[in-house]
Amino acid sequence: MIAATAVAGTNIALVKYWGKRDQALNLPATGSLSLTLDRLGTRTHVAFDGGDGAADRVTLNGAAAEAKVAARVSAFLDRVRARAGIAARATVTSENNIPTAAGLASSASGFAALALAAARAAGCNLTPAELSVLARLGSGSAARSIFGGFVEMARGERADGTDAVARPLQLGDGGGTDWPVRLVVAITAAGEKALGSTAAMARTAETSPYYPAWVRGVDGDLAAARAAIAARDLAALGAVAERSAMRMHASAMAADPAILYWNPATIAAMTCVRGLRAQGTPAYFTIDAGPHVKVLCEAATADGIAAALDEVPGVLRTLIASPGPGARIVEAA
Ligand code: 2P0
Repeated sequence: MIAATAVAGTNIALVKYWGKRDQALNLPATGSLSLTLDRLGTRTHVAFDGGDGAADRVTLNGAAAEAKVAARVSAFLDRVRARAGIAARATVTSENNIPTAAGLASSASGFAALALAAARAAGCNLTPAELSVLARLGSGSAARSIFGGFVEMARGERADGTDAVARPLQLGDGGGTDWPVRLVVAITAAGEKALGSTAAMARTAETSPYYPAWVRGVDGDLAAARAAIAARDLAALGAVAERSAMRMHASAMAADPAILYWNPATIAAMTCVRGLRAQGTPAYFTIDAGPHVKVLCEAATADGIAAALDEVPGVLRTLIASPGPGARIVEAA
């Protein structure tokens, strides 16, 4: 029996991924740029031990995975088996240490950890770039969690997706220790989001008149974000992050039927961040496919920003996340 355990941190996009050029291969319509987080992520053990005989056995957070999730994991493992030339079913045990309903994507860290653990357990020796391509087949945002710190995901041009791959931006796998930024997460609702991002981005692409404009704007945002990171310019990076999030949400709101992820506390938290900034605290928000608000800031101001957000009506709680390393093997047999 061959087995491996991998861990991966989740990531938050500062230039968003919203729409695909190929659904089956999860090829993004645009590039994206993100920050991988420390501690908040997934630990996954994969053993090609025969599973339960007929099928893979998939356990998530201590319970058997629901059928839809198990099918998605098995389809992913089929790609790894095909590549390794093995047929054995697997046992997959995965745990998220992302607080329940924290509004931090678990598919990003989940498929990054699964890609690395499964490839190692199957005996495939893949480069980080190949692992990123593999993780992307599980979930688009997972391609970015293979790497630590600031990461850029390429749209790619090829139909087979071999160039739709992420790469680390200068802070590399050290997790950004030489630029101590933080993300303060303001949690504004309990429970699962109403509409998953895969379906929401497909609906936006198909029905939103603003979707072509969204796509046209991303290359400019990527260039601005890259330059801001190279210059360690938080104000410039924050400005890009806010406009990318607002434009992504605007394109989704204009879909038919409309997609609205925000609640009153989302807007109140955004207003709080703008207020802090007006008073001289560098703080910039981003919002994913849910109602929570994530605030990019300097390490020294994170506690104060979290305290201010804790006072906002409807904010249930806050947490402070740091940049973290890329996916890594923690155990192999
Ligand atoms: C992002 N999101 O760039 C964007 C912004 C949510 C909002 O990537 O269909 O779970 O598995 O490729 O990666 C969430 O989408 O979608 C996401 P699939 P995924 O982080």
